[in-house]
Amino acid sequence: MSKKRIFSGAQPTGRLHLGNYLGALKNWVELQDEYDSIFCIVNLHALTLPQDPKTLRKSTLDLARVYLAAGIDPSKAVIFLQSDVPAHAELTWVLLCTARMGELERMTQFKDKAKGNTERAGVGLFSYPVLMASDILLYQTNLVPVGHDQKQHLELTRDLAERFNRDFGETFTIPEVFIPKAGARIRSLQDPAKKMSKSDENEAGAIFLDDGADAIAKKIKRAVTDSGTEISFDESRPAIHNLLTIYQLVTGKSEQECVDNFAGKGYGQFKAELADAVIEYLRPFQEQIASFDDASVAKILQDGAEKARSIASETLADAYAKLGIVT
Ligand code: ATP
Ligand code: LTN
Repeated sequence: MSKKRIFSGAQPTGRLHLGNYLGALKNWVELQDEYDSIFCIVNLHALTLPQDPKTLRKSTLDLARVYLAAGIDPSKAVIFLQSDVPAHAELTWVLLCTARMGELERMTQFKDKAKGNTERAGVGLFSYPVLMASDILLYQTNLVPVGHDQKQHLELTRDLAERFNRDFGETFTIPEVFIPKAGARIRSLQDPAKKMSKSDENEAGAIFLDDGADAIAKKIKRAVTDSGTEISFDESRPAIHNLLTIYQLVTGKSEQECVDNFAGKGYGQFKAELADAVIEYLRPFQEQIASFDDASVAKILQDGAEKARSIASETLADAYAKLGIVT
């Protein structure tokens, strides 16, 4: 039996944070042995909001290094740039003709990113989930490991695939979403009502993967807490729940072990232990990241693009044939 396929991606927009790592990357690394894995750097998605060209170029290659330093193994998984495979943009046109205005208008991320002013929002930002659907469907993906914020986009992807298959015949595999039990929604250290985010103006809310030990310790020390003193997984105390979840994920301990570890201890000691654990957890990643030189990264992306193109072009050709597009 051939392995099932996973596909996922991240945008090369700014520095990655612990939320991206614990909600997505960590799971990609854990799943790559069991699944036929494809990981994309979605640089065309980045164009949905204004980008400085120089910065975008640099962030794109930096993100490839992040994938590698996190433990994605190019001998097991395909790593490639979205822009290297033209089929993504081509299938997007087809699926834009399948999607409905109403279903895109319902996307909460569009409403958030448009900041209430949909008249002025870019059409790219509006149609971005359709590009994401193309990414996934081109590879006949079975499973998509993502954080909680992408759940709605996955539902749309399934709807578009089902509609196309119904109207034109079996073409796309219907993908399932994979959302981790813990870590799917790491919250801002400054405001637990919000997710930890690259685009948060308040940098103190996020631990970036390249933050040094001092910065990590300082951010955790300043992290907001809830009233009360107990350190437990209590959903009604989201700040402590979030910090304890981070502790659990970076130490690999069970919930019970985490709770037992902090029984009778105060917030001060908890934060100090958490900071040490996060610093230790990120250390191997931070040591690795400098070790990938430009030439080897370029080669990995080139090999990845070749493999990706061969899979994607087959799906696109099938979709075109079903639609009566002469090629
Ligand atoms: P941001 O909001 O920080 O800009 P993003 O979701 O727009 O992040 P990506 O870098 O493309 O940007 O996201 C990569 C992955 O990280 C996605 O699977 C996303 O669901 C996940 N992710 C992002 N933020 C969090 C978070 N706070 N907790 C858990 N997972 C997250
Ligand atoms: N929309 C996602 C990034 C993304 C993605 C994908 C994730 C683009 N294409 C395909 C999984 C599968 C985001 O902004 N985090």
